[in-house]
Amino acid sequence: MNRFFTSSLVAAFGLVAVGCGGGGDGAASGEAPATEQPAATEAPAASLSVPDWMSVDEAGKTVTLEIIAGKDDSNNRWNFNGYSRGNGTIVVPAGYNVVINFRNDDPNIAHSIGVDSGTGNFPATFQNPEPVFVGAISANATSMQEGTQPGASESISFMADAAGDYSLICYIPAHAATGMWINFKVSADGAVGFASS
Ligand SMILES: [Cu+2]
Repeated sequence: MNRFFTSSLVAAFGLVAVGCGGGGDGAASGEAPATEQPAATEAPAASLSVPDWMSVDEAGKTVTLEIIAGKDDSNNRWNFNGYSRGNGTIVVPAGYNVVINFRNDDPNIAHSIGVDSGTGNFPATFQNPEPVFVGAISANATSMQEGTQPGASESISFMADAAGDYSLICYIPAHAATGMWINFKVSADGAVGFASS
């Protein structure tokens, strides 16, 4: 939501600036931010690659992701494959089945995973989180006691049937709010891969 909100603000400001400068001379400076913004949002797509924890079966229209919570000690181990705070973006094509083989390597605490409609600024707690796609959430995802425990694994699968910008987040209290989330984009144009930022 941050980026989208920001671009909306920039666009609105640009319009206002152009409007205020209606006398004629000042219009050029007001237009510059509005034209730069689309290039910034398209940048990750240009650098997509397929990491070793991602496999793409085009014939079977399936993307399989090996996602490890607490892969390294970044963000206090509250990370997915070492990424947190939206500094990574997974892209899968709309209409593909997605399999997430999830494992918790954090020795200290439970984690979970699910596809959430939010894109940053997550609340501290979730009551009954509704994943964007049916099946796109791990078991007991909000529970420290019953979520995916240290050393445990589980797999989820779902049909990514609607293009859009979503997030992969951990629903354990305070985890997403303190950065345990990455971007999850379902592309309408068949783009697939991963980009870090
Ligand atoms: Cu977590």
